[in-house]
Amino acid sequence: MKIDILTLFPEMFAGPFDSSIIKRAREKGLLQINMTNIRDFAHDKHRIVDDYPFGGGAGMVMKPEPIFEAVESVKDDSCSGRCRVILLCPQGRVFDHEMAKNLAGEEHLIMICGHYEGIDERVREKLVDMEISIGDFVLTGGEIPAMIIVDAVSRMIPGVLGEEESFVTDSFYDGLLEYPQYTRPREYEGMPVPDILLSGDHEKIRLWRRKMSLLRTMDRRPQLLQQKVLSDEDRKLLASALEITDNPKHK
Ligand code: 4H7
Repeated sequence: MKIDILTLFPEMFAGPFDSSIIKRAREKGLLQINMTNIRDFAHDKHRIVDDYPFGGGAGMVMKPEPIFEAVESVKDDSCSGRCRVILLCPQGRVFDHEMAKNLAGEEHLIMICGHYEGIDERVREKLVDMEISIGDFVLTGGEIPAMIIVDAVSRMIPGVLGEEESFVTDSFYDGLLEYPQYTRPREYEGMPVPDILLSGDHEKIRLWRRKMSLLRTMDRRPQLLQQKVLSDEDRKLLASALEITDNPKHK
């Protein structure tokens, strides 16, 4: 997958994109990430990319011309078919696992990172295919949201994660939260590891983990559990954990 990031602060991306799994994916050629400085498309000798808002008010607005030209410069043949221009902003659709899965199927993403008080509305109207927010809070720029989306999307591209770390076993992949995990030591500061995990009985362990996922989701994110279609096994596990019968006749 190819990802173009348009930003006034390309240096912000150095750490996250040059470390860990994203670094490896880039080295393997699974991910081509390119940063373009919007300021390179300014029209004047002072390289100005913002201006006062029409109608007055505080702050500056990003001018349309440099953004339009920056997008044009990164569009190539692959854009004729599948290329998505994304704006990271609080007004966008709130990002989730499902959107990450969909974006992972795209060939070319172009992400526009706004800064200052916002961007000229004509960028939204004419250039942007999709507006995405990473949550209901205000940030100084779209750069960190872009990093978050690149991270979440990249790990769903086949080959980016190793066999051991497949995204198919992610909790959100099947709509539940993760079960508790333990490693050595067997006891730490008086806190033991649950006996069942040391039993060697793989089926019992699987059921315990599933039950913990279900209980944890019910406790912390009841909405997630409501949306989920539970298997017979899931319903039995929940029922026994809650000490209620799963048989409708015995309600
Ligand atoms: C584009 C348009 C994303 C980028 C407007 C971006 C939160 C998120 C930004 C803005 C972002 C998110 C302009 C919105 C100034 C805030 C005070 C950069 N903030 N700004 N406003 N939740 N800010 O995904």
